[in-house]
Amino acid sequence: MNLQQIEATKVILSSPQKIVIVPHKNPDGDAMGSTLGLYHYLKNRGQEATIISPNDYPKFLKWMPGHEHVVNFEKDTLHAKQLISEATIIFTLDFNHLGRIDQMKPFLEEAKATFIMIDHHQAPGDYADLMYSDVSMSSTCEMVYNFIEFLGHKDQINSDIANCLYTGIMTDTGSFKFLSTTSRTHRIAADLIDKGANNTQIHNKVFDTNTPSRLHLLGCALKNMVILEEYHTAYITLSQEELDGNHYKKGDTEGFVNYGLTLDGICLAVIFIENKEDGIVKISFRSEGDFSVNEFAKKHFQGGGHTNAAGGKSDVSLEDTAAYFVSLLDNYKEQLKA
Ligand SMILES: [Mn+2]
Repeated sequence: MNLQQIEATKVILSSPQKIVIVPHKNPDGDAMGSTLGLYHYLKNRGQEATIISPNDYPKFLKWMPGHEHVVNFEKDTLHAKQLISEATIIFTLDFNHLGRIDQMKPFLEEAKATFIMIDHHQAPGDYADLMYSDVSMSSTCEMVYNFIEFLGHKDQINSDIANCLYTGIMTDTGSFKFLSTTSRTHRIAADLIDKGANNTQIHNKVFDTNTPSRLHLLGCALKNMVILEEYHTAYITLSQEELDGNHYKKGDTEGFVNYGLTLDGICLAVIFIENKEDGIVKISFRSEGDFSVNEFAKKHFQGGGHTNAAGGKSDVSLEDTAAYFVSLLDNYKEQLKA
C-alpha cells in the first residue's frame, strides 16, 4: 500500500462506517484469521463491522475469537444481502477476483461501498478502490498486521487479534516452512505471541482435532497415491464413493495433498477429489522449488493461486482427469526436477 492509499484509508476510517468484511468461498485458516483479526481491530476502533462468509468453514477453525458472529451467506442470505447493500466499506480479504466468492459476486458488484482489498495472490482484479496487494507476503494475516501498523495502531493489537492473525500465518506458511516465510514473518509471529497469541494451543486446535473417519480417509488417500518417479510427481485420487464410505465432512481432506511432497525426490504433489454434486473434480497442487503450479493450474485446470500452492478443477471424470494430468507431464519434464 502506498502512502497515498494509507492516508486515504486513514481518512475513511476516521469517521463511523458500516463495514462488511468478506473472505473467499471455502475459507481456510488465513481467510478466517485475517477477516476475524481485522474485525476485532475495527470493532475496537468503534466501527460497525460484520464478516460475511460465502459459505461455511471447517470445524477446526470454529474456536477463533469472534467466529460466532460470522454471517454465513448461504444460510442467512437475506440478512447478508441487506448488510452488503447498506455497507459503506467492503473489505475483501485473501482473494482478488469476485469470482472467488461465487454466489455473492452479483451483490458485491451492485454494492455502493468503497472496496478495500488486502490479498497476496497473483494478478489482482481491478474492482477495489484501495488495494493492498503483495504476492511476496506469506499470508493475508501478515498483511493485516502490516495494515494495522500502517494505520499507526500496532499497539492496539490485543490477544483476540493476535490469536486470529497467528492462526492464518501458521496455516498459510505450512507451520512456517514454505518459501514465503521470511524473518519478518517470524518477527511478526513473535510479536503476536507477545501480544497474547497462544501458539501451542492454536497448533493443537488446528492440527490435533482429527476424527477417526478423517484418519481412515487419509489412509485411503495414501493408499491411492501414485508415484511417478520420472516426473518427480506424486498424485492422489479420492472418488465420491471413497469419501462417502469414510463419512467425509467438509475440511476432512485439508492438507492431504502435502503428503506427496514429504517423499524424497518429489517436487510436484497433486490431489484429485471427485465432487458428484457439483459435477466436477476438485484439484489441489503443491510444488517445491521453481515449478509454478499457479501457471500450470491456470493453463490446464481452470485455476491458479501461488507459485507453490494452487487449485483448479476439471469437468471430466476422475479417471479422465488423472489421465489427462499424467499426459501433460512430459512437456514439463525439464522443469520437474527435484
Ligand atoms: Mn492466504
